[in-house]
Amino acid sequence: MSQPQRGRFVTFEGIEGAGKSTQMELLVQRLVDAGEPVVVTREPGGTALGEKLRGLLLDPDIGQMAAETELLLIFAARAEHLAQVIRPQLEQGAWVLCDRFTDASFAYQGAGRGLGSERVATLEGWLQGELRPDLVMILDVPVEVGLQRALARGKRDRIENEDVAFFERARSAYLERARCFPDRYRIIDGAQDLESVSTAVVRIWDEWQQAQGH
Ligand code: T5A
Repeated sequence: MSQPQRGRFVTFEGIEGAGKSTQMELLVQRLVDAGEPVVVTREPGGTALGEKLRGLLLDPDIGQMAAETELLLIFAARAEHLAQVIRPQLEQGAWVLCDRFTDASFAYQGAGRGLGSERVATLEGWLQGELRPDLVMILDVPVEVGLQRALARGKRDRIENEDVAFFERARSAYLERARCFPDRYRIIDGAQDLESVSTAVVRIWDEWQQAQGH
């Protein structure tokens, strides 16, 4: 019996309130409508253990945590996610759509916390080997726009308590990564109204799929 073709791994990135979850749902619907096998997941999280670690990472009552602890907890959740969900589903031929992945560690821990990209890259290489997202959609918004949207929901989580400069560093790191890997990354202006952002996402998606021969 022949092995199924490896599935595709697509991630959505951006700072808080950029509109990732909203736009991901839209693409999930397109894939479901087309009858494609699709797995929707998120980081930190995506497994029972990962969701517990997410709870700790975002709990405002925990307050300060060493940046190294934060990075290692995120990669612990990611190791579980890779083992239980991402790799097996890709091997089965599914589309795996993930709300944040390792680019968020480069942006938030590498740049935001100042740990530097080398440490993140070391963990990435150890845990992921060659595995990288096939497509990274970066929803880019000015920090004040993203925070305003995110904070309109009420209570802040532990990371949303960071200052504007932290999110500026994270945003710059995302944009820099997109510049370094233009074949796999796409930047979308997330500050537009919802419909315009959706139109841009769908256009990028259709072009990317065509280029992939779908
Ligand atoms: N983290 C994660 C790390 O530090 N390192 C890592 O390696 C990883 C993986 C996750 C936290 O963990 C950190 C980063 C995060 O701080 P989270 O709750 O998942 O926590 O945080 P976010 O992913 O940022 O979730 P948000 O919900 O804040 O952002 P989204 O998903 O980008 O935004 P979305 O779609 O939920 O929209 C937010 C609000 O804005 C509105 C929506 O209706 C919603 O109310 N909205 C718009 N309004 C106007 N115009 C538009 N175009 C809009 N698009 C959305």
